[in-house]
Amino acid sequence: MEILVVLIFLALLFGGVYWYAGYSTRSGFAKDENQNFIPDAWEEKYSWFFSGKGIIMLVLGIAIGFTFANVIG
Ligand SMILES: [Ca+2]
Repeated sequence: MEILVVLIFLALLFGGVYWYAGYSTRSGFAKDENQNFIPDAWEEKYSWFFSGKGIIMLVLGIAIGFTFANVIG
């Protein structure tokens, strides 16, 4: 059960970070000179986190699905 809570928390956290990256760059209060909707300050250190967005959320989704199935079953 705890692992499910942790996985859902991580999914919400990551989703929130991705959303915030898009929101802060679109609204113009984070610097985004290369116009890829990732704040340039984050891009240097965390480019892997954004380039891996699809696979990270996919893995989290699958992990939540499996854990949820086990909790219910
Ligand atoms: Ca950028």
